[in-house]
Order: sequence, then structure tokens, then C-alpha cells
Amino acid sequence: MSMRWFGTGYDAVKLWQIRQVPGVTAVITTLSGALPGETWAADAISALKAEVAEAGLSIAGIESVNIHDAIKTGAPERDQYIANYITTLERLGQADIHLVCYNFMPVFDWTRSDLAKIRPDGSATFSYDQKIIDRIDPDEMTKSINAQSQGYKLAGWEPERLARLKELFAMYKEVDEEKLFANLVYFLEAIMPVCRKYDIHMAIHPDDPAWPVFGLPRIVRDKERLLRLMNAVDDPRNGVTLCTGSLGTDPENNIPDIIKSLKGRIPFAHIRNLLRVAPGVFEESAHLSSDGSLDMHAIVKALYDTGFNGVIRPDHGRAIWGETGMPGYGLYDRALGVTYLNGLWEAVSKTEV
Ligand SMILES: [Mn+2]
Repeated sequence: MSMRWFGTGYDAVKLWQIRQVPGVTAVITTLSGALPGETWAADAISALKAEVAEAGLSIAGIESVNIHDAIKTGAPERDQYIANYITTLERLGQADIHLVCYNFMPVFDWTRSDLAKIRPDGSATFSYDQKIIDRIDPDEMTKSINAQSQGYKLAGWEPERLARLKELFAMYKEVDEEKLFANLVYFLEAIMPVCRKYDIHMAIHPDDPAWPVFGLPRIVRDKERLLRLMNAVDDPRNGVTLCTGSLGTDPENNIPDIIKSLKGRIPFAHIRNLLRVAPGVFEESAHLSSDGSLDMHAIVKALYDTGFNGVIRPDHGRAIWGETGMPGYGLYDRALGVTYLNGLWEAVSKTEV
């Protein structure tokens, strides 16, 4: 069991606080200052590792080593960026880090229309309404997300990159689902040798939400597409980050069934709930099954039944108890999520079949 931590200077939550959450022994972290495409310095990786160890925790994996847009679009310079990525993977492997989460979403990572929707209990949460997204253009959405970030640098929303939004959209103009898929397979085939050498499990994060946004293709969003990717590069180190909150945005996605079909290919799980309000409209609820649309017991049981032995973390938390900080990544609600997930895991693992 782990929690995501963005690093000193980037995260409002401290490592010593995470250390006190029952059952959490590790963090999922990243070099928050690194831009997609940059090679990570070996000494920066060791410093991060030492800082986490000093707090009595370990690094369970990296979320994320982001992929440069040249790799996603298949631009001529992609091989240079893949070479950089391979160097970063080598350095992570040499630092005894064996799990890397990444995504292959064009231009934007996760998308939301509101980062602080007030729920009936007074908590603030992330919400999404397709009607709002349809009314605004990508530039407006970028401004709106950054205006709601409380001054924090949000993962996947690097202002340096998004300042070139028009250029980015132009890069993806000719990239449809098939091309994006082929570019992903090209990337995975290129990095698999280094993943095998250092036993690094690559865990692709599903698209969030699980449908195309702003006309950009999305290829990691349902069972069929996930299996196609697993089969295209059939190595256990080509795996999936089972993010229930992302896959769960689409009511057609049966998550326990997806877990069963991906047996052996899930090294990392993000487990959280969400409330589907109407088609194309959802908000992130508390982790508890009764607060949202997903059956968290069935999800944890499917992981247990398929022999899951990877890393779990709770996902976004609501802002509760007056906590301020990075939207979605406060301490309190995620700690409640950890405790709930640990309870489910204990119950499932002690239940006689
Ligand atoms: Mn996730």
C-alpha cells in the first residue's frame, strides 16, 4: 500500500505524515521538475530515494515518467526522445526501482471541468461535465485548470508545455487512433529490452475520462483496447495501471471483469470511487462503495482472486476538514481511502472460499 507524493517543494503533504498512515510503507513519486523528454540525472534519482528512505519509507514506483509528444505523434525526432527515456529507465533500474506508470494521452492528461465542486457534505471534489467541456476550447480549459490549482503544479498540466497548445494540437492533426496505437507499440518495443534487463514493469494509465476529448484520440479506455495492447507487446513488463476512477467513467466498463482479463498484467492499481451523475457527467466521491457508482469490494476481490501482488494506492481525495493544498492530493481523504482499502483487502483475504 502506497500513497502518491510529488516531492519536497511540490507537495503540501510531508513524508512523515504519510509514514503515519496505517499500512503505508512506500510512496509513488516522481521528479516533479523534470519535463517530458528530459533524461533524469542519476544523482537526482538517488537524492529522491535517500530522502524517502530517511522518512522510513521506500519508493514503490514512479508516477510518472512522462512521454514526450514527439513519441506519441511519431515525429521524426521520436528516436532521440526514446533514447532519453531508455537512459532514464536504466538509471531507475540501477536505483532498484521496478515500476513505472505513464500515459499515452494526447496533449492533456486527465481532464476535469471543476476541481472544487462542493458536495452535499461540504467536501470539495473533482467533477466533469461534458456539456461544459463542449462549450469551451482547450485554451480556456487549460486556463481554468491552472486557475483552480491553488498555486500547485498539477501533474500533466505543465505550463511550459501547454503554453504551446496550438502547436501541440497541430502535431496531433494527422494522428488518429490507429496511428497513436502504432506509435505506442513502437515505443514499447523499443524500451522492452531495458525493461527486461532491469525487470521494470511499465504500467500504462488509462485515459481519463475514458472517451475522446477535444477531438483527440484515446486508445487506453476499455477492455478490448487494453487487451489489444497487451497482445501487441506480449511481455509481462508491458502492463496496466488499473485506475478504477478512469475506467469507471464509462458505465460500459465492467472493472472486475477487466481485472480478470488482465490477470498477470496489472503491476499497479489506483483504487478510487466516483459517482456517475448522468451520461458524460461524474464527480469523484469518497472511496467507499456506498458513496459512488463502483463496487469497491468486487474490485478488491477481483484483484485478490487474480493473485495481484503489485502496488496499490488510493487515488484523488476530496478536500475535507478544512485542509488546503494541491487539489485532489490532500492527506486526510486519501488516508481514509487507504484505511478503507486495507480493510477491504483484509476482509477479502481472510474470507474462506
Ligand atoms: Mn489514476
